[in-house]
This record gives sequence, structure tokens and C-alpha cells, in this order.
Amino acid sequence: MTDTLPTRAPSNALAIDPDRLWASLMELARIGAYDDPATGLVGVNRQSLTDADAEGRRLLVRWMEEAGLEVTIDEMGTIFGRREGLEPDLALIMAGSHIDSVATAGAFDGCLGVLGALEVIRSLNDAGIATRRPIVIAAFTEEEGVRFGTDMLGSAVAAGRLTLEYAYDLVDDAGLRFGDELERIGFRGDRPVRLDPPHAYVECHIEQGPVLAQEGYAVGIVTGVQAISWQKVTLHGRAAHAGTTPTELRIDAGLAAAQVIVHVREMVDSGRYGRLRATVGHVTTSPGLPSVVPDRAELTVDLRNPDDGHMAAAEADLAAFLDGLPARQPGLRVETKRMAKTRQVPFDPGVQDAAAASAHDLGLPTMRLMSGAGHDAQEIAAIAPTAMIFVRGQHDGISHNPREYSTPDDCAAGIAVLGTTLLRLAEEADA
Ligand code: HGY
Ligand code: MN
Ligand code: MN
Repeated sequence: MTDTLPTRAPSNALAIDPDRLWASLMELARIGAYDDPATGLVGVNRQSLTDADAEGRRLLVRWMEEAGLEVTIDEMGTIFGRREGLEPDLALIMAGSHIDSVATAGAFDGCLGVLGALEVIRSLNDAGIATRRPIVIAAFTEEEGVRFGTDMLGSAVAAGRLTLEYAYDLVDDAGLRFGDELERIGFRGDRPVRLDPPHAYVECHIEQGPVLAQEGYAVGIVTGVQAISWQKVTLHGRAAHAGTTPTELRIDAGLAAAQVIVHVREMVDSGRYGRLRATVGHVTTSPGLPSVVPDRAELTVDLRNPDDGHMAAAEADLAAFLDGLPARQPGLRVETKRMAKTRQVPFDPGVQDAAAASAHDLGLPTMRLMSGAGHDAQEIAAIAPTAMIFVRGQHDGISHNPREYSTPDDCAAGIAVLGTTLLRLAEEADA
């Protein structure tokens, strides 16, 4: 759906500095940079609470302080930068995202939202603009969830969906505990983690999909986020000699893992679960030797669906399939562990319209679309009016891949809309 709001002359449009924004994105992307063999490009691996993440965090804190922000760090390590308003007691406007990355990232996922909000602050400073309400930038910890196994972790604790104790006790593949790693990198702050509800929250993020590019828009207004289900499945078989063990005597965990992978794709292809997407992103077998039948397989199953009913039906299908596996190989044992689960989250129509009106102020046409990816905004939406602004991606919007790319112009357009929206919301009176 394209927006039909009246196009207005650039009235309160905020001018930002596209070159400064781009330079900040590229500088942060150098932290955790690596030569990606699969693409031949330079990727980013800055997983949460690693030394690279700590270096990126220190750079962000320095930039925030240089922009005159009051920097605080909460008990989850989330970094806040506050620009005071003319009326400090009014509920603040928050703009955030994340700077942790997956292992095969580009320069934009999350970083555009945090460094874009910083660019807005820098531009307000340059223009000498004061706002009624305080404006706060947030860089939430462990949004990706790829190291400690639960995505949107920092924002979920801030909004009260998950507890600090749950987060602190999560461990990574090496058995390192979240709380200890946070302490080790020096970002276990003392700001109480539960967030006072902001007046509004706006997040700018790359779309990470092909829709805006296909429809010909640089910027989109996000209507909500689809449901997410993450499970870890462990299959216990029996190690045996690859040469001497007849098929009928095998309990082959590797075979069972392959059956799960095929089944989740069959669930998608069946059409029974609407716009289900299913991904087995992690698969390991052990002992992982050519002459030994695998006695153990571990895999993760990531399900996404814009409809909660279809998601529940798909999860029930998967559960029934897993329950049926031992009948195919007597002696096989199946273990499942819930890693993450969030419902479909609609965004606030008023904040969506404020972002759409801001785009119109800037002469930018926009369309409304659902987010395929999870974002911190979906957690903050539980406690405050929230919406997102998407920026078009190149190369079919590929993301979680070093080919991830949005042009300097499109990034600048998205952040100009973010800035104009924040200005608009910061002047709003209390209802
Ligand atoms: O998993 C997601 O959708 C997000 O990248 N954390
Ligand atoms: Mn992201
Ligand atoms: Mn991501």
C-alpha cells in the first residue's frame, strides 16, 4: 500500500550530513572486519560481548560523548545516550537498534539505526535546534542472539519480557556465561535495566529483503514484525562401525537430522502454514568421523510466520514429526529446547503516520510493509508507541551476508526521515 498522505513543503524537515553518516558506518564496520572466503568481500563479525564488540561499544560511547550526550549503560550492557530537552520531565523520544552482528554480517544491520540516530543528534547540534522532549539513542545488547541463543535479548529484558537472571545465565557454545562476559568486557552497567516507557520509539533499519527494491522505494514504513520461533533439537543415536553395522542395527543421528531438515522444507512447500519460512541454520553431528555412524546431531530450527495461528500449527506439526522419529529408528532419543519465541507484533499507527508524514515532508514516497526480520522495536512496542523505517537494500536486499549493501543516498534518505520523525514526535504534547 502506498501512502496517500498530502505531500507538504519541507517544513520541519531535518537536514543531515550524508557524508558524516557514511563515514561513521564505514569506521564502525572496520571493527570485527574479516576477509570472507565465500564472497571475496570484507565482512563483519562483531558478535555480542566479544572483544570486537567491546571495541565497537567504546567507539560508540566516545562518539556519543563528543556529541554532548549523557551516556549511561544498563545492567544488560545496553548503551544509552541522552540529549536533554527543554522540558526534561516530559517522556523522552527514543531511537535505537544494535551494533552487535552475526558472524557473516555487512556494515548496516543494526548499525544504521544507531549511527543514524547519532547523525540526527549531530545534525540537531549543528543546527542549534532544541527539542521539547529529551531524545535518547539506545544500542541494545545481543539483538542478534547468535552467540547466546536468544535474539533481541537486551531489549526484551529492558521491556520486561525476559529477566536479567535468565539473560545472565545464558551460555555460548564455549560455555562462557553472558553475565561473566559482560563483566569481562567492562560493560555491565548499573543503570536499572527496566526501561521507563518512552513517549515513542522509532528504529531505522535496512529492510534485509527485496520488497522496497522490487517496488521502487528508497524508504518504507514498517507495519509490524512477524512471529519468530527458535528451537534447538538434539538427536541421540548410537556410534557404530560404518562398515560392519547393518542398516537395520543402526541408530543414526545424522539420518534423523537430515529427515528434520527435509521435513521443515516440506512444511513450507505444503502451503498449510501460510507464509511460513523455515531455516535449519546450525547442524552438527558427532563424533564427525568418516567411519563412525553419528551418535549425536544438533540442529536449530528457525520458523517465521506473519500469522500467529499458522505459526502455532507449524510448531505443532514439527513437534509431532519429532515425536515420530524414534519409531523410524528404535532407540533414537529426541531432545528439544526452546531458544526464542515471539508473537506477531503490530506497530503503532500513529508513529507509522508520523514517519510517513516526515517522508512526505522530505518529498519521499513510501510504502508500508511487514518486517521479515526480528528487531529491538518489537520488544519496545510492548511498552511504548513504536514504529520502524526501512531503507532499501541492494542485491535483492541480501543480509546476514557481507554482500549486504544500501547506497549512501538511501541511507541518508532513511536517516533524514528518522530525524524529521524524531523532531515531530519530540514536539508532541502529552495526550
Ligand atoms: O533474527 C532476526 O530476525 C534478527 O536478525 N535478529
Ligand atoms: Mn538487525
Ligand atoms: Mn540481523
